[in-house]
Amino acid sequence: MARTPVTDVHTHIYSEPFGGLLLWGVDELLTYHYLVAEVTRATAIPFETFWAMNKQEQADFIWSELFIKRSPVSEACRGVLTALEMLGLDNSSRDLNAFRDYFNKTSVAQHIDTVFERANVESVVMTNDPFDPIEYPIWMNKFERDPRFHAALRIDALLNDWTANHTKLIEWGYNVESTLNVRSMAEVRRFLTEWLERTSALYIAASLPPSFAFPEESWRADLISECVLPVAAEFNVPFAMMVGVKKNINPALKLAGDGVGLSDVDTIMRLCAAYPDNKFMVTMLARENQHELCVLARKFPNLCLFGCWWFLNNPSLIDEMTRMRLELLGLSVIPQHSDARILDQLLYKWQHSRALIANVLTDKYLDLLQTGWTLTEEEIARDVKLLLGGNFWDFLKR
Ligand code: RAT
Ligand code: ZN
Repeated sequence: MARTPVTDVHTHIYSEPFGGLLLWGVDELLTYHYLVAEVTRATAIPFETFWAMNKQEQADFIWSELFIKRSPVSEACRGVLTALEMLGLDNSSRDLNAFRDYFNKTSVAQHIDTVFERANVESVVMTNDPFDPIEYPIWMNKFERDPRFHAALRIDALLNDWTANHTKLIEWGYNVESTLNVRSMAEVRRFLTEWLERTSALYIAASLPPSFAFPEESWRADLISECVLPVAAEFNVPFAMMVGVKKNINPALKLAGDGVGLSDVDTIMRLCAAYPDNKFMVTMLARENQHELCVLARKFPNLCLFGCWWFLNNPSLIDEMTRMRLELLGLSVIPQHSDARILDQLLYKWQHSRALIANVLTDKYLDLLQTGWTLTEEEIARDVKLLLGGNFWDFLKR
């Protein structure tokens, strides 16, 4: 498991030409939005007071409150320490400024190499959103691609708020109108086509609310059936749906303010059944959706489950989900993605997940050995390779 390189199918990290979009270093690790939520509830600091601090002050505050005044037992806190430890830093010093010195002495290019090597990550898939005002001009101006960073075309803005965002398409020269008429839909297809070509995206993705339904009378459903799925089929790329996020339930928390809700697995069933020529990658945010989703994946080879997403990316839940998936689906699943927002998180997210997946696999292999079945090291290496990347690449090739 440790020796096998990973393809990380969903992250929020970027290659060097994306400049400030690539976050790295200890202050970024400490101000990860998962930790922002934890520190505001631990201290009841007014949200405005927290946001009025600069990044380093926020990091100092989180370090002091969540690591020094209380033991850092949460998964997000522990992750910071695993990452620092994997970079050779001495956590027992508790010396935040010494950690800062380490990052100040390295360059971003060097640090990308160090992290990819120590995390044993071969490549990652970014989250590429044309509607992001920083990202848009980077793609329009062309840059040198780093083969370790693949693209994914993220279209939340299009699917979840057509009314607000169609004006961007107009600005970019697409002949759309506020209503989704025949001409608008043809232009959205042209937009998707051009961006798939521009980015060489491996899949089209969107995060969706618990209320996500299909079919339904909505612009989102029309956009999916008339634009996203035909273009995805033409390019033979999956449509990745990340379902179950309640956006902004506490807007004062900004990025940390999203919640989770139970979603409708039958929506995924209807899509898989109605569009056999499309491939779907799906992850759901609610623990309570996981069993039904696993059973659904048994029925539809065009459905590939991936990752333990966000609030599920915790040891007890990864263990539970990975066991259930292996028991119901065998090895035909992408058990994990990192969702790393900060480069250094590749270190801890994969270290923690690898150990958990290895435990589950070990138990499964022991069960097999009990029957008199034999296993070779080569067979185990083959299986691990499938889980850590092979299944993803095979699904793309289908
Ligand atoms: O896990 C996260 O960091 C979330 O904020 C989201 O980015 C989520 O993973 C997403 O891709 O929407
Ligand atoms: Zn994400």
